[in-house]
Amino acid sequence: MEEIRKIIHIDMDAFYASIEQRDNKKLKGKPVIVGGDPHSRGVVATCSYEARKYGIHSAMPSSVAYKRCPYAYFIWPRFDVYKKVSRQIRDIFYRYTDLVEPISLDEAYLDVTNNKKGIKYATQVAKMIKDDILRETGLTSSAGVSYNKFLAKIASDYNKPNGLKVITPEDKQEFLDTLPINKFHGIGNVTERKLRNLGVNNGYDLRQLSINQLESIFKNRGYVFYQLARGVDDRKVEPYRERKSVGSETTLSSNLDMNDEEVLDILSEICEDVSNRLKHSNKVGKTITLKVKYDDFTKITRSISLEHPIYKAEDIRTSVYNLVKNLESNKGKIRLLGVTVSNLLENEKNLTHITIFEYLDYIKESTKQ
Ligand code: DCP
Ligand code: MG
Repeated sequence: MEEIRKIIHIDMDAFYASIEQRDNKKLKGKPVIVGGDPHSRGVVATCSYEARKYGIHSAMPSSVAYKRCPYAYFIWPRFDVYKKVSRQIRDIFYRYTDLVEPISLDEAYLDVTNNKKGIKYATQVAKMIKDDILRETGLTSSAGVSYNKFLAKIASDYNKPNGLKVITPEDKQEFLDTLPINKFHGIGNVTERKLRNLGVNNGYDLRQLSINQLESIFKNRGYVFYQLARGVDDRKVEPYRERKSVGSETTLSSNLDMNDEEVLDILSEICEDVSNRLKHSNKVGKTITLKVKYDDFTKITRSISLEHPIYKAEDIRTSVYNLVKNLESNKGKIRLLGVTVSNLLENEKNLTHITIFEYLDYIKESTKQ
């Protein structure tokens, strides 16, 4: 039999808002809303638990939040501080295990089955991590402990804030049977409505549907729901590995000479692609590498290192064209071209003067893996 895994899901409480309350005494115990301006088109990023009593929540227009609680403190986000805290909590996780899968700045899965401290009980590990976080950052978090990701995540949400909930294989079924249908992983508004129309309101109801019924309604997802209702989720904790380079390459449809004009056009497109990938992962890089494969299968690479990091297509192209100029042109026909940008750094934008739209883009980028 396969070993039962020990998975922890950690999620910080009212993350941005708690940091603002921590750093400004006047905000303690008060409704605090972090996000855009209530008098323009701002959006709530998050709010303190005091503000949640007024029905305020993430992604709500700040103007609506203002109507619900005009006395709330509206605070513009300080991403640099949130990122710093995020790194601090990640470093705490790594003391216990390298199997850490960050989901966003304030949330991660940990596989502590074979943890670095040799602690037998995952609940004890979760307690220690919560204590470390509180001691070192002054912030509370909630932890869910179980034998898979789905149940660990549900558990961390169970008694927020400052919660710790364990779901064992013995008590999973009772827990799942009473769980409202919208709390199941992957069940959004549309699916919830469909299920409720079928009279399926909780995990028990879901478990009464056969695999055939589920698959005829939800296709492939039907099988997933069937499994989740029974507490089965085999997804692994996938540790995040820092990207070392971003690149793109193209095998040519017909072999070309280095002097052919088409070569520059193809390289230009590749640079565009690399630039988009860099933007996507919010990175900039200092080293640009050109790769050329010839029809005799020999390969050469040429690199250039810049003083300042770049990410724009036109800047990458300038470097690549310079590398092309210095290539010996008589090496034969080309069959593949590639461009890589390495020596990567975070693209630290100036976040103090951004619009709410840029801010929302930034959030999307910075929480993406
Ligand atoms: N966030 C955001 N926009 C959203 C959702 C979240 O900017 N639509 C940001 C602000 C949150 C952070 O991400 O502080 C973490 O998101 P969570 O969903 O974990 O929310 P909180 O940590 O704020 O509250 P909770 O205690 O419910 O986890
Ligand atoms: Mg959170």
